[in-house]
Amino acid sequence: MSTNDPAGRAPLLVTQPLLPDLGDFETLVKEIWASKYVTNHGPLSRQLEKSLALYLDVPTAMAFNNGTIALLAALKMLDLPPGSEVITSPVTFAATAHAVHWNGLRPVFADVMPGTLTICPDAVRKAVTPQTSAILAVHVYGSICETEALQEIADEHGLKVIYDAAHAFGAAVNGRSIAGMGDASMFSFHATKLFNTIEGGMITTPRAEDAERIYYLRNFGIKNEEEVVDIGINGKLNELQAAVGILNLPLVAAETEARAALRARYDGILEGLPGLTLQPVQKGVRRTEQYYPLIIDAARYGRSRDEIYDELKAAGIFARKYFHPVCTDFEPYRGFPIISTLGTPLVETVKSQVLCLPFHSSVDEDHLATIAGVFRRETLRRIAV
Ligand code: T4K
Repeated sequence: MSTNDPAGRAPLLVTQPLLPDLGDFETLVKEIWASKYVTNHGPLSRQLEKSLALYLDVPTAMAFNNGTIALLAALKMLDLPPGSEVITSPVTFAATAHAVHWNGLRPVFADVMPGTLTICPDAVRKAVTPQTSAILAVHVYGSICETEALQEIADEHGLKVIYDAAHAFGAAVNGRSIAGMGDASMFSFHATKLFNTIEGGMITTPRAEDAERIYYLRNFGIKNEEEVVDIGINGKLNELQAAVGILNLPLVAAETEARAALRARYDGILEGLPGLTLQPVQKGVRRTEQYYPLIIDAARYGRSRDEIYDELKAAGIFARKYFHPVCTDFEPYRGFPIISTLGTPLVETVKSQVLCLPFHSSVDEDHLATIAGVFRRETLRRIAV
């Protein structure tokens, strides 16, 4: 690993995987080896699913081999009319829009709200056409969508609601788990996520009876040795992934606590600096400590997001410009408009302003001092002059 900060320390990355004790993992791996049952709905993956359903307080929690395949299958489950429109956010990982396209549906991008950067219900309302079949909203950065407003629009127009909850593991609104909202939610258990199985994902739904259909969609549609009843895919989580999940789940609470403490430290460093907008606190929401996004308005702050990114990088701190470029900047979606209630969609401004700071339990006081130095230096000099 290259060392490029003055203290000769390893670079600080935006995230790092939560990993279980190697000895504990070895114990489970030995069990898997002894059983010779390594995939296809093995005992550990079924145990993990049960634990996750309890943890997320949802009747149906079906584990997948990654979040993207889970999202493909969730959209497939909804049986949306071929070629119909799915309204989604451009401020997300490319997988969100890709999953719509892979299902033979058309993504329609709607603008986001200030602060949370979740999809704006007013923009969604404006984007609805007779061809619209669903809303695919993203709980981005761990902030939660306006779930009630979105459901209202969906009910008015007979639309399905599906959540990309890749960033929202364990979140709740007024005590109600987000995993049971809408028609389905997709979670990612990628190594970069708060709870991870290295690669992995999940579909949750509020309906117990969905479990059977999701099972078929996850397993080629196979019902038994002689019957294939649905057009399924291979979405199975293997036993090694499940073992990581079983051991990681009890570690989530401590990691969340460490990140909440880190959030408070970051807030303390950044609050009050002109032109910086921190991730808002949402009333009644228990968010996920997934990312620490910051919006940097260069005109007011004096330096741009890109300048800060470069300065942090020079000091060995690797922040990320999630999600820049946004989906509509990517080749497959270039020319797709962003439906907005504003003259210029907020997305077009904000995409060059967002920066996610390193957010995990290995960020220490020295890192914080370096980060504080980068953020406060110019500003304090300007204030002093
Ligand atoms: N929807 C949303 C909203 C998503 O954010 C994602 C995934 C999905 C859907 C799809 O779910 P999955 O199919 O992935 O389950 C990363 C992740 O690969 C991706 O899962 C994630 N979103 C996205 C936001 O971030 P990159 O291209 O940024 O990954 P990479 O390799 O640059 O890693 C990010 C940082 O994490 C680096 O600084 C290094 C560190 N890292 C990464 C890995 C893989 C580690 O320390 N260890 C590791 O093993 O996409």
